Amino acid sequence: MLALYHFSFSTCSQKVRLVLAEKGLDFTSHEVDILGGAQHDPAYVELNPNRVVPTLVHDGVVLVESTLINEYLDDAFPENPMRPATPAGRHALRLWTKLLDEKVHPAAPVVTFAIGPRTILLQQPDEVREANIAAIPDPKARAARRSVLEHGVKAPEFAGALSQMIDLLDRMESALASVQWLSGESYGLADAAALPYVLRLDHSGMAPLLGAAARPRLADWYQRVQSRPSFATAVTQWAPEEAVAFLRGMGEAAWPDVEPIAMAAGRS
Ligand SMILES: N[C@@H](CCC(=O)N[C@@H](CS)C(=O)NCC(=O)O)C(=O)O
Repeated sequence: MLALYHFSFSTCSQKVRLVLAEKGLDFTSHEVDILGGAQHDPAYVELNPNRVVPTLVHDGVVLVESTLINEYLDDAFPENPMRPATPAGRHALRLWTKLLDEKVHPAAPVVTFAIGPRTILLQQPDEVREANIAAIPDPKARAARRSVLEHGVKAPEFAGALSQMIDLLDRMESALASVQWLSGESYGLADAAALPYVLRLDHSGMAPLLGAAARPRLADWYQRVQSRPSFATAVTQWAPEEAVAFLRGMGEAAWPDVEPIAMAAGRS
């Protein structure tokens, strides 16, 4: 009934898997190796012309765009609603998903690729790596990918991208002063949407940005979202320990270069 085309570490895939898990929905898994370029396979591009994961197929209906997929899931499987009931609550939810989709999501691969996957991709044959970069549809994302692969955290795009992700942490810290969950009274779509980006910073060896000393309310929220069964089902199960350890190790090694950039962003 539900088939998910996704990638283990992809933020947008995690986001949809979290909602599937919270709703107790099983799915047939089709992994798309986006580091190997499988998102550009013609058969996949037919499903998702944007050449990105995730794609969800529900009873033959093809759904793309993770935020819209999650809203669809909440409409199609209304038990355990994950959106606030009030117009103001729904507006607040959309503010989060708009911020995450428009500002934070484009920043995340710049930060990530500068640290971890860079090392893996630099080992690929030049023509394979170049063909996969050339196929990224958005020219800005394409240029940034080239730049971070060449320069790592010293790429000119890195500081702006990290600053965008730190801005998310600050907004969360501030919002969590008056609500327990980003979605309001209970865990919902805003929490599932934000979690993968916080997790990405954690996996990238930037734990000091997430600690109770820096942002106590965020640290508490991060503990609470990780203790939910959906985290084990949607995240841990798909993230091999060695791969997480590799990424974290690369991030910790880069931290002496990253910390001053975070400080200069004025918010660490
Ligand atoms: N707006 C899309 C973005 C999806 C997206 O960017 N997915 C990334 C992984 S998180 C991807 O597939 N990237 C492929 C690539 O980098 O070539 C959504 O929310 O579904």
